Amino acid sequence: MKTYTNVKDLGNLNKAVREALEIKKNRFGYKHLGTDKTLLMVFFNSSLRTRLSTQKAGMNLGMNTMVLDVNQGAWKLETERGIIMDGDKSEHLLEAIPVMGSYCDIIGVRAFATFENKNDDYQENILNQFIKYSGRPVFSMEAATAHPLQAFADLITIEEYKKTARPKVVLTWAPHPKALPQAVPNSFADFMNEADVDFVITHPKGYDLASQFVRNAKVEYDQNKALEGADFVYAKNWAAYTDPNYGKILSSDRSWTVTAEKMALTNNAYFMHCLPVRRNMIVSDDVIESPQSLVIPEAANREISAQTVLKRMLESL
Ligand code: AN0
Ligand code: CP
Repeated sequence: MKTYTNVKDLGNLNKAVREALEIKKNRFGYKHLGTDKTLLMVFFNSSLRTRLSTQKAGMNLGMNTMVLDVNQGAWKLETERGIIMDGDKSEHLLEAIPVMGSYCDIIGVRAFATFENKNDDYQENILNQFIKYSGRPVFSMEAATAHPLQAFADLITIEEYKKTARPKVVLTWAPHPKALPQAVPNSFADFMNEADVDFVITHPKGYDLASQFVRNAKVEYDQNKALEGADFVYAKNWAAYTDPNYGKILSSDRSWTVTAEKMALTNNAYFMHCLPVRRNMIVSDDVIESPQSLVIPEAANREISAQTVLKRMLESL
């Protein structure tokens, strides 16, 4: 595997999940693959889970791991070509990327949407420059439009907990005080559309996701209706995607918060969220603390999704 940016990079998805579950049972069994190999993780944005789980995954595989926080201690980076660099940015990505590539064997990149320019975000300008200029396999640790390590961990979690062959999975928008990217819901949809689930997306009008991610999912604007009979409820906030509101908050309607009343409409559903989560905005205390809440095992599976991707990248070096 040379790049990991979306569900297609995994090939056969059932096979990928089976491989992940094998790795979970034997996570130190592949140490030989990463001996004397170096993983570099480059963060343009904050992280708790991605940083720790991916580093742990690399260590499980015997790799050396290095982390660069671009905004803490590195030179400020220019990302656009052709700019006269007379401002506060001391270095260009076009030099920084091949230099970083020269010190490692595999690179992970986190670079969120900036919401400054929809085209730049949806063309994945930063991630694609790493793919083009680093000379190394590159994986997304949440880029502008996708968070495939999260969605892979989510699918692994659903496989572990599902009670029927084809569970009903509902992705629901929920309110949040800040404008958040579409990366997590995009990737969740990308994966659920390829998985054997009955997939429904619910959100207030105006929050439609990009059609290349929605694909054949059922979109239901009535949250209560969408939740009926759900086996898994996956909550997430995102800012508007469609023009002219790209990156804007259109609703702060707290009736969309996932509460015990909402969960009572479901088929005793499991609750999922990628974390970090704002309690009593996205989800009530009692729901996230209930026995049906999967947020901790879901986060734990981030180590497994990352290890599966890194293992495949090491095998292709
Ligand atoms: C980020 C987001 O919504 O994309 C990261 C989630 C994994 N969340 C926040 O910035 C709060
Ligand atoms: N879920 C997730 O990616 O969390 P972090 O932003 O803490 O890495």
